[in-house]
Amino acid sequence: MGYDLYVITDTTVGGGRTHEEIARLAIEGGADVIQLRDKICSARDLVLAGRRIRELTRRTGTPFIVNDRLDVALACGADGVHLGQDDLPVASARAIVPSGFVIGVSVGSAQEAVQAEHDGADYIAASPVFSTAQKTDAEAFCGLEGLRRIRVVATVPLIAIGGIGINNVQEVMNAGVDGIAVISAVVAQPDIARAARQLKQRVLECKAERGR
Ligand code: TZP
Ligand code: MG
Repeated sequence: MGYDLYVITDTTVGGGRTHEEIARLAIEGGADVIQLRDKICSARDLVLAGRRIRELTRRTGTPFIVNDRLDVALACGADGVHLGQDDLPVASARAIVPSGFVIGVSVGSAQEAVQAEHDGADYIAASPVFSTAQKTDAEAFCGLEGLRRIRVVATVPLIAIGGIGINNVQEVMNAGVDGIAVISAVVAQPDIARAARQLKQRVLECKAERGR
């Protein structure tokens, strides 16, 4: 599973586009992973949106992750779930998911990264790297320094999330991450496919420059 460009379908900044539409355009632009994230809609609507994205991502072969809700992820046949520090504990999730099911975990420090891996995380997301309007419950951001500290201890794929876009992707990639996860830099843009394509290209260029 590649993590170069991980796009999160948040409809609050999507200019009226649905989760499915955002996912379709992001994949067209080269997104490697799609995450369904909706902090407002009901579990029922989340499952409906998830099933549509599942159909779409099955056709394109794109890994599909659901944010927060393991029940919804399982109900719509997603490939995995993404858990934060206040969500279901990773070890509890690992105990009840089928084999091969992907569990991603947000971490804000090296200590949380070590714990998440120990508990069974398949990938970790350093979160948030920069301050961002899309994550208002975060107490602090880890910055590039914190990201580098997490890089030192991480052995599973590490992605960076929070306030990342075309203007700062290089410094983030230079911290050694495997990829970036974004909302605004792709979803809030008028041309989602184009924004994803440009960002993905920069990620790949940065990887080539640093020698992967
Ligand atoms: N988790 C940590 S930061 C964040 C999430 C979901 C929001 C990322 O949004 P943006 O617009 O890419 O900063
Ligand atoms: Mg969460």
